[in-house]
Amino acid sequence: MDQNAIEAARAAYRCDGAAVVRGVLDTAWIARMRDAVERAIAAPSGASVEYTPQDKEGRYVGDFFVWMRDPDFAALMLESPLPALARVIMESRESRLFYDQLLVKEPGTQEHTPWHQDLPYWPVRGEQILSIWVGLDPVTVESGAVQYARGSHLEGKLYAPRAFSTTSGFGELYAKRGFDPAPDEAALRKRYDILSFETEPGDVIVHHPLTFHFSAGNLSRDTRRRAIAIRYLGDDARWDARQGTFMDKESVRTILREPVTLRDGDPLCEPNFPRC
Ligand SMILES: O=C(O)CCC(=O)C(=O)O
Repeated sequence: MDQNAIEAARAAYRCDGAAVVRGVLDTAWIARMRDAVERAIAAPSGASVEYTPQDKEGRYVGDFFVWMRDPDFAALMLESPLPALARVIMESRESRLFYDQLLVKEPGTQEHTPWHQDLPYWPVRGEQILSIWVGLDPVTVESGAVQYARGSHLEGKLYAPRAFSTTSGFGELYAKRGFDPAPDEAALRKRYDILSFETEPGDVIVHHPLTFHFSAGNLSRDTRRRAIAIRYLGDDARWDARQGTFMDKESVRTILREPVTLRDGDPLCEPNFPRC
């Protein structure tokens, strides 16, 4: 990886809340992960979600903690250039894998990923928390590139999460939180510049857990949009035992390696969240 490019991405991440880093993964990683994604889609976990209704065109499918079931996912998260990149961007001495999320939008998919921040969904707090979004296909705005409200992380406030679909059962869970409702799309577009990055396989996007982001459907006719979002934790990340995070969902807890025994304020030192 080009150190100047990483340095530039770190600076852009600090002020914009999202940045692209080009050419991080080589073609061998991409080929390996494309195969792994097919396996993951063919054998979904109990926590996987079909966001596209059955009678509609396309398919938006998601899954979580795939690394626990698939050694190639685990290798990408723990042994590829990604954890070192995460440490530099987070400015952290160590890094821990929080979880991975599969986000595949097939051609013709209409479903959006709604505007949201990530942190309100998660039972963690801290400054050194990072997502790396890895696209395995060429990604354009037409095929569902993620869009980011530039600098929105700087407000430092957690807003109520939005469910990605009405049928996932997450909506009722998040309503318990009592956070202010998130600004709507028009308000975000008025207040912030919108950033998006067209990427080639091998490029990755880093984003802050408080940056508002969204993606439209995949309106291309023939280009898939297979993506894996990987969440890393740095030195200051701590377990947050507040109610209404995705960890309250039984379908998520049952796919973990072992029951979570962490208490509020603990570092996430347990096998569910391995050190990289
Ligand atoms: O891939 C997408 O459409 C959304 C990605 C996302 O929300 C995330 O990585 O946090």
